[in-house]
Amino acid sequence: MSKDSNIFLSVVIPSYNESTNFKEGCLNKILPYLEQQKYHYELIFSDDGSSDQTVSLLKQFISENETKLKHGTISLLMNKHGGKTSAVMNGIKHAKGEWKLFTDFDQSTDIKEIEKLLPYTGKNFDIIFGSRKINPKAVEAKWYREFIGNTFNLIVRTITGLKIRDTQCGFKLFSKKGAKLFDKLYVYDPKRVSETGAFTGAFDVELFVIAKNKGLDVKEVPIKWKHHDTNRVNIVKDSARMFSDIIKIKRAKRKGYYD
Ligand SMILES: Nc1nc2c(ncn2[C@@H]2O[C@H](COP(=O)(O)OP(=O)(O)O)[C@@H](O)[C@H]2O)c(=O)[nH]1
Ligand SMILES: [Mg+2]
Repeated sequence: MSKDSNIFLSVVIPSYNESTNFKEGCLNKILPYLEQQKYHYELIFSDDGSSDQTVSLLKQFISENETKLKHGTISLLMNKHGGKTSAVMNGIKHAKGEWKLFTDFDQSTDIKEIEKLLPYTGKNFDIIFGSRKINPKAVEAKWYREFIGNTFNLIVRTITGLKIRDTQCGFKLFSKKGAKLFDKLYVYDPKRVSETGAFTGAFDVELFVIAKNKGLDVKEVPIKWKHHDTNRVNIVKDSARMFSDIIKIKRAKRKGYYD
C-alpha cells in the first residue's frame, strides 16, 4: 500500500518566520512520534511567505527525512503572506486525511496531545479542539496573555453566544465535513486579507459560529500548553482588531452570510 493511501491524520503546520524556533529544535519530536503510530499520516507545512530562512530550513528538513518515513509523507506549501488564516486554510484544503489537525509551529501543544482528541472521533463531532481553560494546571502561560485571553473569551461568549471556553488554542482537529467550514469564512475569507492586513486573528471564532449555524457538534478537550515567546503578536493592536472582528462576525451571522 502506498504511503498516501488511506491517510488517517493530516497534520498542518503554518509557518511564518520560524527560523529561531526551528533552530531551537521545536520540530524534533513530531516525526518520531507520527512514525510510531499505527495509522498513515501526512505532515504539511504551509508557509505564509516567510522572509527569513524558514523555507530553506524546511526544505532541508524535508529532504533529510522524507525517504526515511515508513507511514507518512511530508510536504511544503508556499503561500503569499496572508496571515495565519490563509496559511492554515491552504494547508487544510490540501490535506487528504480522514482527520485534519492544525497545530502551531512552536509546538506549544506537543503532538502527543492528539491522543486526547482522538477518542472523540467517531462520536459525531466535526471539530475536536484543544482548550487551555478547562485544566489551567496543564498550561504554562504568561499572566498578561492569560488575562487578555480570558477577557477575549468572555467577550466572544457574550457577543456570539458560543459556549466555548477557549476558542483560540492552536490545536484543532477537523473531520472532512468540519474542514469544509473554511469555505464559508466571510470576515476571515483570505481573499479579503488585502483590505484588512495579515495577522493571527480570530478565524477560529468565525469557524465555530458557522459550525453552530450548521448544527455541527464540536468538542472542547483540555490539553497541555506551554507559552513560547513570539514578537509578532502586538497585544494592543491585535486585541482591538480581534474585538472589532467579533462584531463583524456577529453582523455577518445576522445578515445570513453563514446560511
Ligand atoms: N503571528 C502570526 N502567525 C502566523 C502568521 N502566519 C502564519 N502564522 C502561524 O501561526 C502560528 C501561531 O503564531 P504564534 O506567533 O506562535 O502566535 P501565538 O501562539 O498566538 O503567540 C504559528 O504557527 C505561525 O507560524 C502571521 O501572519 N502572523
Ligand atoms: Mg505560539
